[in-house]
Amino acid sequence: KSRKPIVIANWKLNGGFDLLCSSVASFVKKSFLAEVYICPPYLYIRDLLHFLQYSVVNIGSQNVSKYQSGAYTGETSAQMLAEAGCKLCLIGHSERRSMFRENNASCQIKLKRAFENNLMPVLCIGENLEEKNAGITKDILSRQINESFEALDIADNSFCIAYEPVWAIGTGQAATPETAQEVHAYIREQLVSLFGQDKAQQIRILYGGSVTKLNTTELLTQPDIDGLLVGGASLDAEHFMSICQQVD
Ligand code: G2H
Repeated sequence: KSRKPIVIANWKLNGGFDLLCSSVASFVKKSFLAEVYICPPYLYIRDLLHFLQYSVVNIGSQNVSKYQSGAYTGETSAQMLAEAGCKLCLIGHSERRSMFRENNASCQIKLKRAFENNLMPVLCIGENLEEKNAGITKDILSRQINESFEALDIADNSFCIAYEPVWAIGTGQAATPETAQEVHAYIREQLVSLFGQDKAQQIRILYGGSVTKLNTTELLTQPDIDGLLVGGASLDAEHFMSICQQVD
């Protein structure tokens, strides 16, 4: 594949100094063929950056505010994250959509904030079980993509899409590599119609949802699966390491 593989750990609201220390111990002085990112809770971003400064691991955030500054208690801006040293931010994770009322419109603003601050956004999309059973997966995905990017000038900005079927998240029921590939190919078609063939071929599409070291290789050998977004399995540093090492 011409696209560089990318593996992202999403710690969600988990982890603490123990995980931080074991991650540092595992990742320092290791190299990978994939780009590797860890997205810890905000509070650990600076610590991880400090301890992993001599490693190839980059740090990302799990979210970003749609606001730039002002009276928005509890928010963290894209500028602050970039200044702290984050290189990437997740946007529109299904847990943000279902529990914190995020939607395609708020994702669009967040994408804009990320671009303005040179943070590489990873837009998370995916259908839930009801939508899957109703056979409307493609409609949902195409709306998520089109409504998030409409009116955005993506010009020279780089970004990724993460396909995370909601029914696969944290359930141990990952999509099969074939199903994921079929959906990824559809996502790329959507990107072609929005941005043209050349740009669409450069955009990395990650799979997320119950990724473990046991399904990593099979998923990554699919032609349109360019990376993985790993939740539960990233909470064990050795497990996450073994996922990163399977990329070749
Ligand atoms: C999907 C994924 C990481 P898990 O949310 O974003 O979590 O690997 O635990 O399904």
